[in-house]
Amino acid sequence: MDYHEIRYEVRNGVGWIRLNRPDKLNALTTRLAQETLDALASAREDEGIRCLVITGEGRGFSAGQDLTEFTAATGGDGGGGLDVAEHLRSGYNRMITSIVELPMPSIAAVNGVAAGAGLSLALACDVRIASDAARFLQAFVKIGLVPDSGGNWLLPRIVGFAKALEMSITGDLLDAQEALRIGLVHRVVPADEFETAVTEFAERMAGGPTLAIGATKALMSDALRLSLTETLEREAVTQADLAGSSDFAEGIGAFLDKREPDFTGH
Ligand code: T3D
Repeated sequence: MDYHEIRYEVRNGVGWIRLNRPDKLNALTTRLAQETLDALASAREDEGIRCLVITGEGRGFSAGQDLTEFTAATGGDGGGGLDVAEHLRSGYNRMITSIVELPMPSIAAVNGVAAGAGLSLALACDVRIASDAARFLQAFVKIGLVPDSGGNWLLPRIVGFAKALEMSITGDLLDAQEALRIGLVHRVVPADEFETAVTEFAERMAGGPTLAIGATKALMSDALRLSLTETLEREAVTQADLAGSSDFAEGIGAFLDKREPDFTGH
């Protein structure tokens, strides 16, 4: 697929998806969603990619659904030709599950404002690194909608129920420091150091034991709905698998040799 509304590149084991409608703060169109899905599928299939970064071009991360496209499609009152539920299922819902189910670590590099479904894309990633220019809002309520794209599931798990509900029913804008304080992002970096800081962290993740990292993601998210007994058993089975991996042999060897490990993700 030719990409027009995203840029996708692979560098040093890291796949970079750059949302690329800077004049519209990377508001999400149907085309942008399909291109992002295509890039996510490529990343998933590519053994050379051991970390994925999603970021935005220009001064925005993403302002959520493109409201011009949405208004044209619905006639502005939901009565137009667009099947809104199907639009969510075929685009947003697939993007969110594709990100969450990635076998490698995912990083949202939030360079600027993240609103509505744009914020949901960031929430679906494992790690959120924000520029000090980033801002965050659950914009849906401002246009009379409920959070979608997993906003009702992801946000309370990240910042807790009370803060998630407050953000969702007020639509208030949070700056990067407030986002850090409530645990919405993991780290805030000055804008002029942002690209370097994200690259360093992403490449560090790409050099990690990818099998163990992917298995940790699956174990920990499943553990939120399983019992301790069930989780203990899953840990035992997973650990037995990983104990046969090359990365385990390399990790042990490096420890005994007093050197840095050279993990390959196998
Ligand atoms: O089925 C479905 O698709 C339903 C799914 C819904 C999912 C959703 O995401 S709903 C939420 C949609 N998003 C919003 O409601 C946010 C709307 N945008 C804003 O509130 C503000 O733009 C921001 C707070 C994000 C940023 O404000 P500011 O002052 O920094 O920038 P700006 O001047 O408002 O925006 C700059 C340009 O981007 C401007 O275009 P122009 O006038 O220079 O040509 C603005 O119109 C455009 N833009 C910003 N957000 C959107 C947008 N264009 C289309 N859609 C947008 N969401």
